[in-house]
Amino acid sequence: MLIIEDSITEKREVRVAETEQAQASQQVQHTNGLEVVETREWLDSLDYVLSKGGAERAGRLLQQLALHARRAGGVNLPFTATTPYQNTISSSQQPPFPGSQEMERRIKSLVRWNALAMVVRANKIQEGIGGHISTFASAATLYEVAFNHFFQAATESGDRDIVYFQGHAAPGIYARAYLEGRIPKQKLQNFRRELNPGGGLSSYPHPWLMPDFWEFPTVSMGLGPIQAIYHARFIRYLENRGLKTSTGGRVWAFLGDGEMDEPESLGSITLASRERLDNLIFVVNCNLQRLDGPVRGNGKIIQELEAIFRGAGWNVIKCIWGGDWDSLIQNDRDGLLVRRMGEITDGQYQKYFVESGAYFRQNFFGTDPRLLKMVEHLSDEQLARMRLGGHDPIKVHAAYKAAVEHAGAPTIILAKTIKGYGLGEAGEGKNITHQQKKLNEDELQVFRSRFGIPIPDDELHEAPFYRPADDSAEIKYMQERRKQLGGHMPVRKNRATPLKSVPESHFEEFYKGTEGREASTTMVFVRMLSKLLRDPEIGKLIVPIIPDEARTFGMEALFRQVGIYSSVGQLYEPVDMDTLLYYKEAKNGQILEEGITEAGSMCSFISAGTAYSNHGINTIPFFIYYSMFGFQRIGDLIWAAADMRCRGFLVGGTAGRTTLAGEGLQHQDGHSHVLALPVPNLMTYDPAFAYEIAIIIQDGIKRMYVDGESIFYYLTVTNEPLPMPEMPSQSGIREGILKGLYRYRNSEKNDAKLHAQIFGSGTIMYEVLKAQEILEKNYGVAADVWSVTSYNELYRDANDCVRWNMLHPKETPKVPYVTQALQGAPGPFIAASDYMKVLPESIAQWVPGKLLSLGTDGFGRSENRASLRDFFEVDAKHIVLATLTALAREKQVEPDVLEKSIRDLGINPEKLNPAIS
Ligand SMILES: Cc1ncc(C[n+]2csc(CCOP(=O)(O)OP(=O)(O)O)c2C)c(N)n1
Ligand SMILES: [Mg+2]
Repeated sequence: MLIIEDSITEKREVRVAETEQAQASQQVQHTNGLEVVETREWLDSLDYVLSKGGAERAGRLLQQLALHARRAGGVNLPFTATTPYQNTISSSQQPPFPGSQEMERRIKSLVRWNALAMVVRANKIQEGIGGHISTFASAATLYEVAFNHFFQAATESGDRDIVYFQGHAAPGIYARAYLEGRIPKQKLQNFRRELNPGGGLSSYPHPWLMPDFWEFPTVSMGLGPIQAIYHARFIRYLENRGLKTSTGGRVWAFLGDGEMDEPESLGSITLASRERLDNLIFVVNCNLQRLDGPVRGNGKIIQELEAIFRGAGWNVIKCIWGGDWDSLIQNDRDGLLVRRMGEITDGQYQKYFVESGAYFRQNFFGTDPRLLKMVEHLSDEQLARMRLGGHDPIKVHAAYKAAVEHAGAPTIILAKTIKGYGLGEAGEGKNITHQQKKLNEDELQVFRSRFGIPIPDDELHEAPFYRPADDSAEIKYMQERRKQLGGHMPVRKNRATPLKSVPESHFEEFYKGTEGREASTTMVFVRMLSKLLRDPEIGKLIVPIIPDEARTFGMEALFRQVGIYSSVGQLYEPVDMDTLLYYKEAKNGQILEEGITEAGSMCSFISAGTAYSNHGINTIPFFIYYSMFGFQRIGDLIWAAADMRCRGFLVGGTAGRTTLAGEGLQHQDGHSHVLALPVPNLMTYDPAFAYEIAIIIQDGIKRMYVDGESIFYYLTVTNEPLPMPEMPSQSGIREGILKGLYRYRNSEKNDAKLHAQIFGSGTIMYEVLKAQEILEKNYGVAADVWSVTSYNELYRDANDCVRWNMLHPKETPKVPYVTQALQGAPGPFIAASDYMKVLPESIAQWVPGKLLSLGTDGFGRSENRASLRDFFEVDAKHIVLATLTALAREKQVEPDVLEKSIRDLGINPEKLNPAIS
């Protein structure tokens, strides 16, 4: 075996199959003649050490041998990232199975049947409604062993396991819940028909739609694995900070092998090993197929993933061969079989899944008479039924047990299975299996008989659900197992008690403004955050999250104030130790300084923002990042956060296309508010002043953590230092800020004939105020200025009214807030923002007059703010021109005046159009 291992692991690349083939032929040459005898002697000696001293002793000896060989003879064993194509846990190491295999097989068959029936029925009733059969069919054993023996819904310490179910396996999870009596048959019948009377079941895990059941939306592939990693780390963060006292729960993520190609799946795996997250277990269902065909037809996905994860420091457990292979492997003294296993590509393995035993014998074993001899006692039928590791409960149990017992590193289990297992001709192992949703009667019959479901032939055409009575042995067994493990899963609920109130006093300072001193809204935000962090009640619940931009946002004071979280504390003397604001890492540090990963930071945000549900802890995340790298980069994670009813504040820093000077096209964000609009439960704000931010954050904490609303926030803050004004004293201002618009400053020109209303947001508000002055002084226009804190909120409210009015034609129509607020305001309306024109335009139809919008459509430029605002036509002079233009459209201003104003304002009418240049 030793020689075989050395030979097989001599790989310099991850192109596993090719390399193994080459090495295998080398091996054959070397094992000729004298070498055979010599090798045999060494192997016998090693066997002796193994039997006397055990695996650990043998391992040490091999290491010593390797060291000796290098020193004495310059033998350099090449780096090896993979082990042979074998189970990591040998049959002699595997523990006894703790349950009734026969009973569990029967239960699993029932789950299989109902999962299949759910999809087949749904498509019979509604052609084309879709659903997946083959994913769960291949993963059934992986789930059932976990449900019966591992998934802890509650541990003795009060903790629980967190499980990320593979999205496409949802029918299997529903089927089990049906057998457990948790989902009525009617809902099963309405799988993928959520709007049918009585309600149905979501296609995939969606907490928004099934808030008592699903916890994690995993169906956008790649989001499950990265979230699982950060969740496992967040649990450690909670423990190390003393917020979570119960321990011992694990995070399980069930993943597809095709899914592992998503960059998010692999991108953060070193965090898990670096943080020694032995509370994390990945289970990859290696059915060798994805949607269109094989994952690695010409390679071996298991070997490739092994190399990647071993290289990253994970504990890798391969579960490839089922018990049927045990005796063959044990008798494979010369390693011929394992070598052959290593030679075959996944595409070819897939071929064996669909071919006869005779083909398997001839093609796989037939290359060597010695191999053929190994299986001569097996019939073709038996050969065809040789089970794979992922379908063998004993092997799967052994892998899970080893995973939960492993200390010091996360574990990945690579379980080999067949896609569409049990479907036979209907799709088992075939390339089309992922799309298979319909089975004809014959195919249903085969499946029914294979899994022994007591449904008579004449009822099969309906694909009826089947649930034995509550007191049947099967149902009693499965319920008892779940009872032992603390209850059913998945169950989603709110596990936290709401906060009592939001501390008002921290916000008051911001109502007063800065008395002429300049401050950016980012500085205001950071000051507010630092005050909240000091609060005796909620301070400890705040989770500041930053992807390596703390200095950009002027947050370094927080390093010292609350520390940067590190699971090991600070093992070095920081280079800036002698300064006040040194880089302080601490085990109980509060800041999650994530490094340059917006995706990872977002996962921390989600973990913290859903801890009220997952862990009963009201952590309040504030994730501040370059606004440009938010929605357009990690929009799908934000969508998932929304689905999960995540709470907290996303803060887009350095926001605005013309406010971030110098940085240019890739950094200047003039559209994140547009990209935020689709997220239904996201409150978005583009505040201009300190007091606006104070009111928004205060109200946000109240709505999310006191009132328990399933909303979260996006607010943009900017880095332009400006004097922050005092909050005007008129009534209704708080409501206006939160609803999205309020009158900020009336024109003082009482005798004016010309009137206009100008909307400003963010830092462009200051350009609007300058324009107000110019209009008054130079053009005799009295313009009132409105602060629009949220076009999105105004848009939503107005749409809601329109819809209601349409459905209630006889009742007094509702008037949108924006229309009410602006009613009677004289003159045309002009909007200027640092975002695309479409944002103000979205409310145009509800503005009681004509609206002319200025915005920043187009690619940014490296420039200073003044030039950028000139270029994008959102500075004071363009606002003046727009106002005059709007008045001219209403025939209140002569065209000549317009032309003159263009000259006087110094605007070049032939300048490039920023939207397309
Ligand atoms: C981000 C994303 N891209 C594409 C899809 C569509 N899709 C659904 S399942 C699937 C194949 C999944 O293959 P694999 O991960 O191997 O899972 P299996 O069903 O084989 O267990 C694809 C491409 C998706 N759900 N998410
Ligand atoms: Mg797959």
